[in-house]
Amino acid sequence: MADYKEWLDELNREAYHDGEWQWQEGDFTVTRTTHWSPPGCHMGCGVLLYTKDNKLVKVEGDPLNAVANGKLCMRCLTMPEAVNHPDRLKYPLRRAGERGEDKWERISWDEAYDEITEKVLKIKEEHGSETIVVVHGTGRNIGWQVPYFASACMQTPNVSTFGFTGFACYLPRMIGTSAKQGDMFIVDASQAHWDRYASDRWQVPGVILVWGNEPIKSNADGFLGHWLVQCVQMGSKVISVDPRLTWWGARAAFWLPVRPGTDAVVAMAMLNVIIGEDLYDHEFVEKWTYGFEALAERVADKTPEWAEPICDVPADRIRGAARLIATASSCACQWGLAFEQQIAALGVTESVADIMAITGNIDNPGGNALYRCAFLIEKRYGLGDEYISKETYAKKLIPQTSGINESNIVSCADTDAILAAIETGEPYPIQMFWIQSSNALSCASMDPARTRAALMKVPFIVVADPFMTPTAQAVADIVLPVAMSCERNSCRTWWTPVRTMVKVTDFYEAKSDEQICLDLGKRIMPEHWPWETDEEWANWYLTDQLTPGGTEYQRTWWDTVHEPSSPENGCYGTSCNGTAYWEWDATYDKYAKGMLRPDGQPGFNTPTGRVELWSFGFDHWGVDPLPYHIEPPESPLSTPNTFKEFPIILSGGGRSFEFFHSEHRQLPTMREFHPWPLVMVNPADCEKYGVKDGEWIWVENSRGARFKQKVKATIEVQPGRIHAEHGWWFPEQDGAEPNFYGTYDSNLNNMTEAFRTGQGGIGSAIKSMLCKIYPVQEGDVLPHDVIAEKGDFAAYEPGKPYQVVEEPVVTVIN
Ligand SMILES: Nc1nc2c(c(=O)[nH]1)N[C@H]1C(S)=C(S)[C@@H](COP(=O)(O)OP(=O)(O)OC[C@H]3O[C@@H](n4cnc5c(=O)[nH]c(N)nc54)[C@H](O)[C@@H]3O)O[C@H]1N2
Ligand SMILES: Nc1nc2c(c(=O)[nH]1)N[C@H]1C(S)=C(S)[C@@H](COP(=O)(O)OP(=O)(O)OC[C@H]3O[C@@H](n4cnc5c(=O)[nH]c(N)nc54)[C@H](O)[C@@H]3O)O[C@H]1N2
Ligand SMILES: [Mo]
Repeated sequence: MADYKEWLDELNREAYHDGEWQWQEGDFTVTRTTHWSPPGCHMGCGVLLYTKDNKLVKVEGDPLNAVANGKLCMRCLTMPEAVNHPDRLKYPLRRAGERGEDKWERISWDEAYDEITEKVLKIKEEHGSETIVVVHGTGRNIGWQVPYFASACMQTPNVSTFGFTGFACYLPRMIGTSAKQGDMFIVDASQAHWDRYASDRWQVPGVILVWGNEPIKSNADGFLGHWLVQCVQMGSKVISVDPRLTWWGARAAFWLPVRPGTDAVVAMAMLNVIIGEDLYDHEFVEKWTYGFEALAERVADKTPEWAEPICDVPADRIRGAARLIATASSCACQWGLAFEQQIAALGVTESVADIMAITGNIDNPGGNALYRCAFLIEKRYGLGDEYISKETYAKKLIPQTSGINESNIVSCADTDAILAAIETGEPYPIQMFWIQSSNALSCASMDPARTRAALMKVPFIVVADPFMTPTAQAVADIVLPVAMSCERNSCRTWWTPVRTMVKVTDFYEAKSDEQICLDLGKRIMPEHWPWETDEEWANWYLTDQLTPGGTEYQRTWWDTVHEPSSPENGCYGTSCNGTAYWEWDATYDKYAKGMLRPDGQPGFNTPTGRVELWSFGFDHWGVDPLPYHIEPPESPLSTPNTFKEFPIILSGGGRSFEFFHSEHRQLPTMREFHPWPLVMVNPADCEKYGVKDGEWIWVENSRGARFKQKVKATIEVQPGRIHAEHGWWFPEQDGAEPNFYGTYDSNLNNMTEAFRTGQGGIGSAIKSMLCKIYPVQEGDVLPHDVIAEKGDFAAYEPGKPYQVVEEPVVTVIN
């Protein structure tokens, strides 16, 4: 750690142009800024953009950047391929033939805006603004812009990641921890200290518990995976809870290859060990938690021996891992998407959060820090809800079964409620979709055929994307060309401090998301859009929305881009232009210091002021207030007969270096490294089922749905389990109906389902299904042909889930 301090002191800042935001290197102009999207990711690494003649030529990591310290992944390094790609959308397009015919005419921005404005005003007048659905994807650089646009321009509460059943990404972990602990915890890899690993207040995590997450490949939710690699280099031990043997599992003190979708069982058994062997933090439990007795009672019979036959993890490994967590100097929990892509989403979230709490690993050095967003950011920041009338807001489409939406903690509408509204016309028919950063047919939709059929009933659809996608091709009436990251003036926040992006090039007529929202906002609802430029809008977001009333360190967009940061304006360490970086939430034990509650009293921001092991929030939502497990809808235990014919457990969606969801499939370098979708199969299963490495196989379920991918024979997966990739389409193939760039043919989401969620309408069995596998034969009927002919693989009633093939015999275990 001392080395890092020395490194900082000795850094040749001049050689790296410290304090300069732009300079000349030979023929190139070099700009120091941040990348976010498009093409997308969750991070926001510091980049040096090399440009010449209005063209991006090269991207390098910025060694002075405090977030990534100059590291970049292959997607940033090959950015010029994306930015200068000949297939990028260059002009606004209007559909010239029928939907799906791949016939388009070039139109001007004015024509596009006029048509959209006219339609929006008419729909608002005749049907109400709630009949407009605004769709965005994951946390790319659209996270504040699109929701604000939905409220302040479209005036609809129906904003959604359409197709993505059960809010099955991040949200369950967020609301689960907010309910139980008042705040969300994030691994403390010293990212909040200006002197990073050199900080003498920080400790290297004793153990890093990597659970259902692949940090090096995904860098998910604003957390750079490499921060953990650095911790491991400094001595952190690793526990990996993952059905696959990942980089982490291969270096782990304990690898727990859990049966997909049974994590809550592992967690309950760990709680049993930690409480039963008296390894918990008595002081923390007594002073700062509520409901310990009830928790102890719930897990009293959940021994590792009880767990083993359910989760397929040897009892002694569960016991060993639990002891290590409880006795380590600290335990940092790096959890991931597998938490919510199972039906027991909230059950597993609460049990793992409880493990961290009773072992005293909340807001401790090298444990799990409670971070809020940068500045004084409000929870509903910049969403513009105030522009939607109460009557309209009350029409937000939410699941009928869930108390969670009534509490309004979830700002999004529910995707299944939207699908039902389209399919049934109840409670009202949907008139328009505005899709900005989503490619539902290839990725976010849990039933692409059904999604497409539904969208065909929606009279008017606009898609704004840098590329023509299967979704745009299939259903859009107007497609707007979106500018890439180096072509936009913007800013980002997450739970990390503000970083800014500055425009250095442009591409034909593509416009930034900010500019598109602003232009249309000014036409449709000018009173809510007082800004003239994207810079002004970003400035308003930074100064008015994030720091109402201002703070000591408030900086404008202009300042953050152009002025060197320094200790005087609150930025230290390796910080530099583009990154407003300083100590934020770097204090530990904030709960003991009265820093978490609005009333300034010590305690957590929960009704009891304590970490609620028995959760009032969960109880209020109609969710079990104590740890529980739900078996996947189809599994060896819940549907034993189906298991006989479909004897393989199918998980999937694990991230790869080359692709961000359905993006990057056009890029030659990515396709050179990763030409085809890969399904991991254990070599013993290759033998057993007569399939070969490198061969295309079908993966099929009890509903008759199937998709094909190429076999990667590997011991990364256990016998009896396979792992397939998500997000695939083939831009090189025919885009017209019925092929739609082959997106149905290799789509894992032919198997996933709408309308089937866990408690509270949360969680979906995306990573835990049953299937069989067999080789693809010449002449086999392709999924896109089945869908073109029959509509879908199986019949369904409008607004209803598919009928189950076998009633589950095991459901909730608590
Ligand atoms: N390169 C790249 N990065 C991305 C993305 C991308 O598409 N590409 N997507 C972004 C998004 S939106 C998200 S949400 C994050 C997600 O990123 P992560 O949270 O890392 O999630 P995944 O990569 O889906 O899966 C993580 C691990 O869960 C394991 N797993 C599967 N099923 C189970 C299970 O039932 N239990 C347990 N314990 N583990 C299981 C998988 O084997 C995998 O190793 O990544 C973000 N970052
Ligand atoms: N089977 C399975 N399915 C999954 C997952 C899984 O693990 N398994 N993961 C799920 C998860 S966690 C998520 S979050 C969803 C993600 O789903 P989405 O976030 O909807 O991802 P994409 O389908 O890639 O759609 C993104 C589109 O936005 C465009 N785009 C990129 N950046 C920008 C930008 O800044 N502005 C605009 N206007 N457009 C942009 C891209 O070109 C692309 O066409 O997918 C889910 N789907
Ligand atoms: Mo996600």
